[in-house]
Amino acid sequence: MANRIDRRKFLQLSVLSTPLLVSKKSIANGIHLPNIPIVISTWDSGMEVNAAAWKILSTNGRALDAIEAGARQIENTINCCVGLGGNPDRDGIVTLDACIMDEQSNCGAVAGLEQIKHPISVARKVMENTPHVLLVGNGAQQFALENGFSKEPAQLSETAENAYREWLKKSEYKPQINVEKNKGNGPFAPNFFPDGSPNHDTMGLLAMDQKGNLSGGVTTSGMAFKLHGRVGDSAGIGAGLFVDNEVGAATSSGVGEEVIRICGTHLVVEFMRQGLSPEKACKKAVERIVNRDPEKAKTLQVGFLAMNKKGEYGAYAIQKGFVFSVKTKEENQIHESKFIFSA
Ligand code: SD4
Repeated sequence: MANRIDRRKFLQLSVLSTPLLVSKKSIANGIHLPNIPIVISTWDSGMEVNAAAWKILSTNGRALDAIEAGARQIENTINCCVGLGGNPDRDGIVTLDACIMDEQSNCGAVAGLEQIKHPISVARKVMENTPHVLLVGNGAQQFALENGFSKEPAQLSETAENAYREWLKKSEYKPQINVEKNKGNGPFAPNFFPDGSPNHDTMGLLAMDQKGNLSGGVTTSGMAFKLHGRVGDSAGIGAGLFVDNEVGAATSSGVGEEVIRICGTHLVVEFMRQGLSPEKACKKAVERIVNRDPEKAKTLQVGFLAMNKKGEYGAYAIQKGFVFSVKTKEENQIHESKFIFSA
């Protein structure tokens, strides 16, 4: 709890409305690149995730290893939105989605994975040890068990347990935007604990290593109380994660169906390819969702987070409340994303 309160204070002290660019130069492959190595991740819980990734990046490690280490950090914690402590589906079962992508466009993903603690590592094994990209459900679990992972029961966090019990009273699937849970917002992966301290949502993280190589990963229990078998954007390459080592990388959090519909992170990277800054690229992707159905967009949240090859980063969300964490040699802080609507 103290940790959460400290983070909230930290958030208040350090939130910046616009990402900062750091001018100090690093050298990668003989080219001067500002701001690397760097890791950025969704939500305030990204601070701990970044710290785990930084141990690898700061010792000249590979971005892909940093991504896996960062995602495993949060999968190790009991919380309501990622890993075996995550929000269950409609039937009370925790099913996990994850994906990972490296600088050579190698990628791997798992969806609807049950009782395996580290979906990000299973996704990496899919990428490295199979000719496939995505394994789902029982097949993903079977693959995990054959590759040295062991089965463990889901262990709902107290928040997830309480939210599920509450939800069962009406059993209506109505995703809510991620604003304060104690202001009457319902079961959708709340961004705040009932005491008001910030929690996080799906973890998406992007890193660039000292060599200037990019990688990314996403891990989540997905939308709370989804239909059993539903898969969101977080397992989808081009939806919840996309990396193009020539251009940049992007990840997303929020209502996965809206992200999938526009191939959200692929779109963000393509906008960066056209020369837009990461923040502007995220904004244009958000606008694509909003313009499709502005009334509906008022009721849901999607946030995009992106980084380009210069180590510049930015985010944009439909709603107020999306935050992201940044770690470089010179900064270690939480930023508030810009947004279209403030609910
Ligand atoms: C999903 N995008 O399953 C995930 C959920 C999420 O913030 O990010 N919540 O659709």
